[in-house]
Amino acid sequence: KFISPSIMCGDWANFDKNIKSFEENSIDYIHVDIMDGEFVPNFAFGTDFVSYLHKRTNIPLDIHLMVTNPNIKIDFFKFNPNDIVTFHIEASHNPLNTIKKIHSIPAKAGIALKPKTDVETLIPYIEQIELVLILTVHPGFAGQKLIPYTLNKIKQTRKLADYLNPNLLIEVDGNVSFENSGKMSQLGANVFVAGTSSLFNNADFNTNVVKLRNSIIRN
Ligand code: S6P
Ligand code: MG
Repeated sequence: KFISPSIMCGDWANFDKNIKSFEENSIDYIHVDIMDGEFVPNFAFGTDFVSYLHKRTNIPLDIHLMVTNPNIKIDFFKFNPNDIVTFHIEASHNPLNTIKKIHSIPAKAGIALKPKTDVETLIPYIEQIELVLILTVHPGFAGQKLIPYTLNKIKQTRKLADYLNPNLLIEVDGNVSFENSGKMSQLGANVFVAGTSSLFNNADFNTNVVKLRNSIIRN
């Protein structure tokens, strides 16, 4: 089970401080939200920020592309082989091409699903990818409340993966609180995006990591 803190929820005045605490706590991935003001009604991070993170740390990046035309926009970035590059299935005109493109970088490929997108849409692609990202809130903003019907999608994805791609990572993003993460873990999630409702809740970061790990592992 892996933790992927959402850097958007970190300290914008001192990202180096965040990175240092990720390294001290052996954090698995850094979740980087990329928003283009088109696919979602907000902007976040860009190409230079991704390169900045690569310069500062060897922790693999877990890139969440909330952009239209990912096939084209992927070319703007530099990714490392251990990064996971996840695009929204709703945004790609040809998901198989987008997957191939990510693999040719090379990087690991993921597909993200908005809350209302059915898990069945994954079936043609699930054997070709390394990760599925289930949005448990509407993409665009931190600090929202969990949408309860998305929990069932974790279970559905786990069932499909057991059958078609047992090594698939199943990631959850949105209000992954200490409490919700336990349920999500039980349902089959194994990568947890940690934002304002857990690691970045203003309490001590190191203590929060222990709390989140306990909740994920016990379940
Ligand atoms: C939302 C984005 C997420 C947020 C994360 C914040 O569009 O994709 O990655 O950064 O959900 O976490 P929280 O705990 O504030 O919901
Ligand atoms: Mg995200």
